[in-house]
Amino acid sequence: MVQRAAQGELALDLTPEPRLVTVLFSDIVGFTRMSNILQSSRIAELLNEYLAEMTRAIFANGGTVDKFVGDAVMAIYGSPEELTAQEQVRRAVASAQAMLKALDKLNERWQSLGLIGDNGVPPVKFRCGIHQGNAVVGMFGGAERSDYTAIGPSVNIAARLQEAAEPNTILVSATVAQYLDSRMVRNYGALKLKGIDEDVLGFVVSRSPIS
Ligand code: ECS
Ligand code: CA
Repeated sequence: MVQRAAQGELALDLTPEPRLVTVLFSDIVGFTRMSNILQSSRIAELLNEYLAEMTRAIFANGGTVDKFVGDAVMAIYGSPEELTAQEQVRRAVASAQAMLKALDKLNERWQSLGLIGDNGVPPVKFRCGIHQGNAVVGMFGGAERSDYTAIGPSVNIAARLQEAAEPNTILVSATVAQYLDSRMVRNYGALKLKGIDEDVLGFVVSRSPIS
């Protein structure tokens, strides 16, 4: 995107505006406990490696890394570059699947380095929530400091879906599931999510792409 912007092929208006976006929210299960067991230098190394790999998986699928919230990663699809609703979902789900695969690789590496395993630290597991809805996206802040982000209940729903997911699974809303092949989704029922008035229907997405 930077290259295309530099060549004048791409102009992005980052003024906050309402948009249909897909939000992916992932978080490590039990990270706080893990950070209490490991040395602080080790936890920093592990977290940075983790965040770098998650970022790679998101960028490879054309997502925007909105922010890191400690060990959580928030990515958005459909902004700043517009994408169809279907394409947003395709990319978000492909990202989540790539993230799970990358985490398997990382766990193998950490095991061989002795960071996890016999020392009582279990393999790192993550949970992921994906939701599609309207949000206000753009630059927020002032001259001294500003961030590009998405604001609105849709963001909260993605984060709360993540909390409701079983470890190492991808949980999506019905809005997202409608764009997916029925062979790769399983109904997870109605969920009461913190801060969301109405129940949200959850769907578990299979962890590897179907061929
Ligand atoms: C983190 C979160 C992370 C920061 C967000 C917030 C809504 C606006 C803000 C994305 C987390 C969770 C749940 C939540 C819910 C609200 C999220 C917040 O930018 O398990 O680890
Ligand atoms: Ca966390």
